[in-house]
Amino acid sequence: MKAIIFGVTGQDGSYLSELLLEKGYKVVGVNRRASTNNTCRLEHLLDNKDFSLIEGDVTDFINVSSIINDQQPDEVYNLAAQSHVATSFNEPVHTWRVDAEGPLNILESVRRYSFNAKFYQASTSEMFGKSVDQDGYQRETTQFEPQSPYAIAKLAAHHKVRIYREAYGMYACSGILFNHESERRGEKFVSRKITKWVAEFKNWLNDENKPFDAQIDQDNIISVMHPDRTFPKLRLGNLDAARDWGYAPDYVKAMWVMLQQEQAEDYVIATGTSRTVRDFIRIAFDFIGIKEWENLVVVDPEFYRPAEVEFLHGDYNKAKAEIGWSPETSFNEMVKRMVEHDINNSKKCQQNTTLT
Ligand code: NAP
Ligand code: F7E
Repeated sequence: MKAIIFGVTGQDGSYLSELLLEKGYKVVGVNRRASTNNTCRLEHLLDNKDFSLIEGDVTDFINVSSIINDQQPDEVYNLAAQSHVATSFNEPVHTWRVDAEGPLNILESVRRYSFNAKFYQASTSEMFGKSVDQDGYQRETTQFEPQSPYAIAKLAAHHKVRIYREAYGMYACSGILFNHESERRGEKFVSRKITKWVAEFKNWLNDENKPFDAQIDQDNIISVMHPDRTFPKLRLGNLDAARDWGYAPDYVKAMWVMLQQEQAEDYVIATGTSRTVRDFIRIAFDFIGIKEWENLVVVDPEFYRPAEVEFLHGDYNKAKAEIGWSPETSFNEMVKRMVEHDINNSKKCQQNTTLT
């Protein structure tokens, strides 16, 4: 079997590559040309004879269609996206091109040049936006009410997948995935921003060897032993937003399973538990033995969004019943792995080290 992964250099692309290689696939990853190395999540796969990278960009139809035509894949996974919701407010046109036109370029290429290939689209819980069913869950039948340029572009792609399935009979489906995080999560997402900060703070405290002797200023934590040494506080936006957070390696399994069915269908992939950003912070600090974290965090309006999705809570019962998928890793275990990883690897594979 041969699979093409668009968005292979991202968090999910790296885990999905590992999963497919384990299953004996030949994996062709499409990555964008970059002026610096953007394959740090894939370093361990680059010598695998069944793994190859080709340069490409989903916004270029000629490029995408040549790739599909040349490779004649069995399965195509589109994970490529401008995936940062806050960025989509500043870059709405770019986000539209990548997140809405990109999937269309791939779908149309598959239809023309590799009709029997199965297609997976990375849809998102952001498409639900403000909409919640009366029982407090979002599921496949919940109305969509997108709240960002990102969510609107993803919703357009979601409907295109349905149209290609219904109009042309293609095997095309969307996974409506709720937030999923990991040690490889991009550093601008709130989970990783928190775990990186907590880890770096822990390492700083260890260097100081005087954990709770710090003086806490408005913006900085100051070492009492060495007053010239300061550590900036963790600056975040909306701490009350609630998300249904799962673990990325569990979620890529769902992508694969969705393409192994008789018939293509869309599925919600979630944990069924919703927690606030505040909960995430508390648990991350707990792992380094700090209970009183409030003074270490600054709520900074710079990180508020023009429109917010306040509450996400997924019902994954359809996936459980029909394709046998359930989450495996608990929230606490996931946060623990992320914090531990960041404590031990703070200098490795940094994609974007500024805490923005
Ligand atoms: P990610 O880490 O941001 O990865 C996105 C990938 O898309 C990267 O490989 C990126 O390449 C690539 N990409 C961006 N623009 C491209 C273009 N024009 N042409 C080709 N590739 C391009 O995202 P992720 O967390 O792995 O998520 C994977 C997919 O699932 C995304 O579509 C995301 O929107 C969706 N999703 C994610 C979550 C979540 O919680 N993680 C939830 C629901 C849906 P570079 O490395 O060069 O930037
Ligand atoms: O924000 C709040 C923020 O950027 C989560 C993407 O993978 O999941 C992700 O989108 C919440 C929001 O993820 C900061 O306002 C507070 O309410 O980690 P995030 P997201 O927007 O939920 C969905 C399912 C996707 O599809 C997306 O691709 O945290 N928040 N303070 C903050 N968020 C960030 N980034 N930075 C803060 O300082």
